[in-house]
Amino acid sequence: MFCYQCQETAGNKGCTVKGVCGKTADVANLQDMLVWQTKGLAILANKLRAKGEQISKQVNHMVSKNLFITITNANFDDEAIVREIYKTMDMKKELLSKLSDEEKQGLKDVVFYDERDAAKLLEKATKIGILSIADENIRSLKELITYGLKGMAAYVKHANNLRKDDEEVDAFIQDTLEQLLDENKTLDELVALTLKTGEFGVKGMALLDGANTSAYGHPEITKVNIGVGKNPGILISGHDLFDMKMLLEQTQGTGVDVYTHSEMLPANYYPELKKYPNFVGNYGGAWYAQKDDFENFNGVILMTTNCIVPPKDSYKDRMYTTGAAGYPGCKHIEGEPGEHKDFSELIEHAKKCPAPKEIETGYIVGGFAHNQVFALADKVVEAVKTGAIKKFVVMGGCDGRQKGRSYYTEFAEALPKDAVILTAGCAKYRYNKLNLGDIGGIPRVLDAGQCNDSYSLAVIALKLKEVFELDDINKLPIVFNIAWYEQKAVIVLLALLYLGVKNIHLGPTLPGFLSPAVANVLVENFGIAGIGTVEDDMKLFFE
Ligand code: FSO
Ligand code: SF4
Repeated sequence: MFCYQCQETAGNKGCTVKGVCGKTADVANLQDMLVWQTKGLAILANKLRAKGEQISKQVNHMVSKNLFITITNANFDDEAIVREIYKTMDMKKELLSKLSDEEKQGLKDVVFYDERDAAKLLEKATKIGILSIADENIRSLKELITYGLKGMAAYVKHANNLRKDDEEVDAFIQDTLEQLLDENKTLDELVALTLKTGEFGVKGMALLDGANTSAYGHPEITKVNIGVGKNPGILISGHDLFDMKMLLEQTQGTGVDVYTHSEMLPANYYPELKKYPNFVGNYGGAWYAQKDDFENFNGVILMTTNCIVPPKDSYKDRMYTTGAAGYPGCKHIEGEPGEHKDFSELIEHAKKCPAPKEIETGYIVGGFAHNQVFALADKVVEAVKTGAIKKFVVMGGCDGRQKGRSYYTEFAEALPKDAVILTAGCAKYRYNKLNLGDIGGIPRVLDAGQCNDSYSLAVIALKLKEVFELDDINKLPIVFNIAWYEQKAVIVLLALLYLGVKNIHLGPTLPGFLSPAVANVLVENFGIAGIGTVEDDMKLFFE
């Protein structure tokens, strides 16, 4: 195996024996195979599109789901991944049958590859992975684009679950997957494709924003309880609001409460979700804290997406997965995009569990997505004009296990009192319980929501640019100090680059998949930089 797609990759170079995330070599290789087969499917879909044929939603959804499955910490289940590979091979056959023999001429091997023997499949999987691209700079850019596509696909899939599709985005993903197989691509072409990926990242996030808000209303300022009730509960994690809604509906009147964990926290901000009386609040911290949080929770856990940490035996039998998520030995709740899912087994299971152990009390405040911030726009603009707010600091992105991430807590604490943090994603768990206060009623931590709600932060920045009549987003009093972990953060980064944001600081380490030359391109053209010490960075940003 070779995998360097996330921030915790071994030695910041690559996992080669087993993933730091817990992924086995077989799972890593099968994920490479799934991506490769998805490229084969994409080639066929592109060919049919070019002939003017409509590509079915089933194909588009399969491409997104396959990519999503390969995101860090989403799916550790080798058998489930093999099933998806076979489904993809079946789908390729179906599309191939629509082409004449002449049209099949010259198509790449990946289109025809079909192997149902598991051992042979695994053997082949070791040959088509990342290291099969010899040139380290080409490999670096192709992987940067691949990770952007994976992040985009995850967001698109959530939108698909809410019955929202954007054929243009699906076509882009599939066309780009095919381009990634092109051995003649130059570095310049790949840099251009990277920015194009960012452009479609914005579209993908906008699609999900529209899907979430049209289904559940606009996030609004909300005080989220972080204590516990007396009933047994289900703890739901991940990003899928459609799963959340179904779970809330099905738990009504059952005596089972619902709590969010990690990236599901922003579900508390949506009017159509927070209205349920048994939706108690949020339990625990960021994804990597799940070993303690899930044990303490006592009840049933539902993982709707990443980030899964290999579960302890003490709660493994209470952990369920659904959608793109999977873990061997954990029950998987089936359901195609937009389909009703039956959570009755979880509810019955939860009824037999003790209530959650109280690990903290109080509340956290969030719900500052674009609509809510626009409602406060006069106040915010006034605060900027009077100098009460001198700077916005975008500290969105991810949290993670690395010790060095304490930097973000210390950085938030050290910020001048006239600075406001804009955030989205699970990075906020490093400072969202610090009580950083407010500026004239505007909280100093404005949480827009999940990592995909970074879209909101971009919309807010563009609005401020308009209000202050600036010709360049970089003239705003905003600095970007972003933390990353997995591939959704990659598409957020590419989206910001596409929007013209310069001088983004990225930590706790720069991606291991950036070759020195590619890192240099990002430094020279976009001013991308790493992080320093809190003291040095305070001087850099505020003096
Ligand atoms: Fe991932 Fe980052 Fe959204 Fe977190 S991008 S790690 S769980 O912020 O959230 O999926
Ligand atoms: Fe390693 Fe990250 Fe890949 Fe897991 S996802 S194998 S930790 S690089």
